[in-house]
Amino acid sequence: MSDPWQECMDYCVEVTKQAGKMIQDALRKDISIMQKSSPVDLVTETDQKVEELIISSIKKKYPSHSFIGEESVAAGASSILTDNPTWIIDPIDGTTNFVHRFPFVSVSIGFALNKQIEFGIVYSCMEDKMYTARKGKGAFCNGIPIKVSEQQDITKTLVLTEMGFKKDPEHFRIMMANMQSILSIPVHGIRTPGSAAVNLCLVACGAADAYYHMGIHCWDMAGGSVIVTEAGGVVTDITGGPFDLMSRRLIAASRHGIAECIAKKIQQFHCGRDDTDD
Ligand code: LIP
Repeated sequence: MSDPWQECMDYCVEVTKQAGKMIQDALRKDISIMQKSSPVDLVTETDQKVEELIISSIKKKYPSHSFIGEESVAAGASSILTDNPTWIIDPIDGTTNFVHRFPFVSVSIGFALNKQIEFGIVYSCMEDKMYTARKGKGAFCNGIPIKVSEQQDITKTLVLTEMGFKKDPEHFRIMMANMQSILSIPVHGIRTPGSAAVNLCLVACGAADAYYHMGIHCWDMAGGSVIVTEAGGVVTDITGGPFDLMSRRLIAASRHGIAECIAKKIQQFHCGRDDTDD
């Protein structure tokens, strides 16, 4: 019997390869940079062209499906997640990295059915790594199965986070205090690679043990979250409670114990939701 969602996933991999090729070509040319919400919230013509390519290719084949894309939302489209099959797209996750040619730049696509992610694809373009996962079917990098790390001792972990562009003094103070509090556990180190989707894949393949972030968006998390869980890891809210894709915050970890330790060390700040104006 044919499996319609597997067909969607296979098609998504093909479209993601085309998107990745567009980004790789753009990296060899001059990049013209524009600002979004602030001087450190960047967008390029390539972000917009890649999103157009992805959405138009998928719409042609699946006209009744819904889309939430970073650049479409920036241009005023809705980011309400419904029960309809929905493609959640970040055309370039790590735009600042792209602008600087810092090597973690990805295309991230998550496909949701009844508001649950069914599959995720993250293509790390400069590393040429295609991460894929479908619910219940495992996680892969370039077709090879991946697994989270087996580390159980928080003091031997490598933790990822990002500093984002919320630079108001209170958020900045909490972000720095959180890093200090995690480093003082102690852990082996903290890294901020600059692409949320790549960070999730680094946890999924065991190169890092955990990742926490407040202030990202559903398109940064959708593709990578299922890659982590299918690789044997956990994705939770920043409090350690259930993960909510629209909540703009998460902890991803190789195991519950590690996620719980991090949740206990983190102070929260208000980052709103993707599905309200709050
Ligand atoms: C980026 C994230 C990154 C975070 C940036 C931004 P974009 O997404 O992946 O981890 O630090 O603030 O949200 O905007 O490049 O798609």
